[in-house]
Amino acid sequence: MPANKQDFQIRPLPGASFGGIVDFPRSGDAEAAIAAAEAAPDALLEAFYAAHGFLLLKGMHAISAEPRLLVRLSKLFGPEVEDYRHTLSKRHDVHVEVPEILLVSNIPPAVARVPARPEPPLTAEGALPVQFPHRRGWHTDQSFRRPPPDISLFYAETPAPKGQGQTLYADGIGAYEALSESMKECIEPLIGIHVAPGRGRAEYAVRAGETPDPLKPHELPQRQPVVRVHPVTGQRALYLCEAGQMDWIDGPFEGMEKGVDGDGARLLYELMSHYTDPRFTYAHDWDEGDLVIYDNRSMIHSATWFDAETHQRRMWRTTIRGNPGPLYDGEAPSWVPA
Ligand SMILES: O=C(O)CCC(=O)C(=O)O
Ligand SMILES: [Fe+2]
Repeated sequence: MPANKQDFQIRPLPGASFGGIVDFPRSGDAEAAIAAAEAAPDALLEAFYAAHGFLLLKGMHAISAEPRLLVRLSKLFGPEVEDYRHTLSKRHDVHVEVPEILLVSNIPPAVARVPARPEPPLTAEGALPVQFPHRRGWHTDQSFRRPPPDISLFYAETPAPKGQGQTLYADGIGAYEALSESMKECIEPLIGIHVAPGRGRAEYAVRAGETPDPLKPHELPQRQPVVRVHPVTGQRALYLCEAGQMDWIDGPFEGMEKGVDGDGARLLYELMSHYTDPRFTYAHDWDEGDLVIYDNRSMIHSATWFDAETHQRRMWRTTIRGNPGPLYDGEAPSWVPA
């Protein structure tokens, strides 16, 4: 087969203003799909960026028996696929054979981290809530690191039953473009302060009056631009998290009133509610074998509730880094202990 022959087709993601579905000629054959992607990587990346950094591949079940296929595909999206053995992840959250795979699972020994059900569970129209603050948990992966990562691949090895454990995605490029000119000007120079969850600096911890953990140098909050310029496309996108991954003691924004009830909080929540407007969001209801590829530089996502008492759910994630943009040129990884 000649190199660069594009054997796959891309169609728009139904029910979303962004995103694409990749159809391969031999549907259900993950090995053939990955070989087709490897034969025309530029076309795949072009489609990915044209879709604002979101692709869905269905029928990739063979990855479950051959997890290295996921790493093979991940390598098309950037040079460095994170090895979770070296980044302080808990052992039971890492795939035993393939350390580039993080397990997001409630299957023992993993400990379930299931988000609360939104209250009320449905919108007035009977739909799954997506918009902040009705829906919580929106974040972009590892924004508490500098340089932050580029892209994640998320694979449904054992999804929750349909209608539960969906993953929500929001398009930061579309949301940025729809802002008023005055808001764009206001946030252009703004810096957000991000921190890993569970350090006593998240909104709920601060509200509960928890004493924040003393932080080691590799755990310190990190500054990130609110408006991120994409290193590949040059497009601007909102780069924000909400309650769990911003620093609610020194932030959420540099140079604005701090804390959970300050001007910074009000601006963040106004932006987050806009970012997650249904116009810019997509809810993915997983089938086994689905694979989603999403760009953390221009998109946020959120896990949703499922009945973890009754059902098992195990998802596999790889994370790619190495092209955060010139802002981060020459920086040593902030999260690696000295
Ligand atoms: O479980 C999910 O649906 C999303 C989990 C998540 O945010 C992640 O793995 O980055
Ligand atoms: Fe995530």
